[in-house]
Amino acid sequence: MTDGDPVDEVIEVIAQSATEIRRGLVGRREDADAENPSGETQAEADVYADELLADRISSIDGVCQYGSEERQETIDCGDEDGLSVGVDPLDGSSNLKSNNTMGTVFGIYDEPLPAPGTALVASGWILYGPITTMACARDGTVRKYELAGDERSLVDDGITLPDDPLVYGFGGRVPDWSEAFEAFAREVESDDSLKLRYGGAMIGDVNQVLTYGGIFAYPALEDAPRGKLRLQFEGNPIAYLVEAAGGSSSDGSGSILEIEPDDLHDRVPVHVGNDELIDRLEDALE
Ligand code: AFP
Repeated sequence: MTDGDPVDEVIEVIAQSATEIRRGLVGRREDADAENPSGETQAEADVYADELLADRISSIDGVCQYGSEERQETIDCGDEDGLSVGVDPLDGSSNLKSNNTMGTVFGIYDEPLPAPGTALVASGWILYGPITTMACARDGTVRKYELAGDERSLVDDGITLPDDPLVYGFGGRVPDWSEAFEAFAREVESDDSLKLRYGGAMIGDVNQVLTYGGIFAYPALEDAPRGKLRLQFEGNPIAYLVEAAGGSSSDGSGSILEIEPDDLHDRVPVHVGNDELIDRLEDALE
């Protein structure tokens, strides 16, 4: 139940939609005949999840704007001083054919999009794993829920990153990494307290870091200096949640949340995880 608070309403609508999104994946595993604004081929499920969330979120009282990785422009849907919701409707949709982890990522901003992460009032993700779960950050607290049908059960009301990091996962192709990032990656790989966990869907990989401690990165690449992930729909929401859980985020030089965006679909190098690993990364990229 929500008490009429629009932030709670958005979170509840996304949680309620998760079951339908998951059910709707069946039969929508092929590519749609379209590309998203970042030039990536859309899966039928990308379009389905986006249309379902756009319809429901844009009709919430107190929401004035819906933006998505899958659509060029935002939907203006209410009075000017409402909330702006940025969504990656189906993160990791290329994992659909291989039946691997995917997620839905959201950021709830109190400024019009594109907005800096400092304008976030809540963020989170749905993880379509063996169990459908939701992680949600608000007012400095990260909570985890299990979702089944219309039920949302609180399973952890204060998640913090474990002090001793255990996993790492780095995206992009090694030949495309900068020399500085590759040197950092080799240092991490040689640390026998850490082990590789990379599944190709940021949400699954970041959720491993939230659960076990460690670092996830999709770094700047030689031919893509701003990396692959989108600031509004992936970088900011992930950074907000990991920082609320006591970790750190960085675009390579400072917190992702401080970046002033130019465009709705700006990309950002994403590095999130335990403080000391992010500190070591920033030292390496100096
Ligand atoms: P898709 O949604 O196209 O599968 O991309 C997923 C993603 O944006 C992010 O979730 C992953 O971390 C990253 O791309 C994987 O990219 P690579 O395929 O280049 O490893």
